[in-house]
Amino acid sequence: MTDKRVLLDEIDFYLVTDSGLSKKGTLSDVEKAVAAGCRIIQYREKAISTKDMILEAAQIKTLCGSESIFLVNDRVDVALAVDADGVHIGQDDMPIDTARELLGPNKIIGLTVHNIEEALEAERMGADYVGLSPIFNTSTKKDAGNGIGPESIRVVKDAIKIPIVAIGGINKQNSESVILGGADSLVAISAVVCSDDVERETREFIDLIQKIKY
Ligand code: 3NM
Repeated sequence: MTDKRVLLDEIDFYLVTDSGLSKKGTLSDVEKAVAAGCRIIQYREKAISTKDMILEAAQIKTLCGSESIFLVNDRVDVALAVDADGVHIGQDDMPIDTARELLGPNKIIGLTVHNIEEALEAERMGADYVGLSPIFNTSTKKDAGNGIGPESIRVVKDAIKIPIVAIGGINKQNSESVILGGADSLVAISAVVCSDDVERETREFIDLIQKIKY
């Protein structure tokens, strides 16, 4: 597989799947988002067996093709099983150095961080990007805690070189504050997968982010 880490510098809108919130299902959401130009997909699935997860992950990998980065949330074993492009892990998941040992040097590892200390440590440990969270309050992740606000992004941006993906409570109305705040990319789960038209929503997010950035 090609090393897709080079694509990380170009990402705008980042889709994280959520089968519990999705109107049309994870595979449909991924297909529509990729068709709309989304270049990074994270498969986040907590509710099914490992066997079914591997089957679904293999299908998502095919949908992502060579154009879009395909990451698996938490599950390094599932990422390895389907030869995904990498993983996204949280502070309480497998340590980065262990994940790196298992995945090898060419895979992408993203880490969720909540503050500058965690971001610096993530970079030091070899993360390829950080997911800074939660920017706003969100009901999608019950234990996410209170939003840190888009004004908190800049201090992290100025401290690290790896890209920052912002997550938590983001929608089209508040995206500008997130990108101008210093995020390289953003995730919006409910604002996209709860929609009847994931392709249109994704395209609108991408257009909006590009307009703000460039
Ligand atoms: N992680 P929405 S918040 C998956 O704070 C996830 O780590 C978070 O969904 C964290 O865009 C979150 O619907 C959910 O708010 C984000």
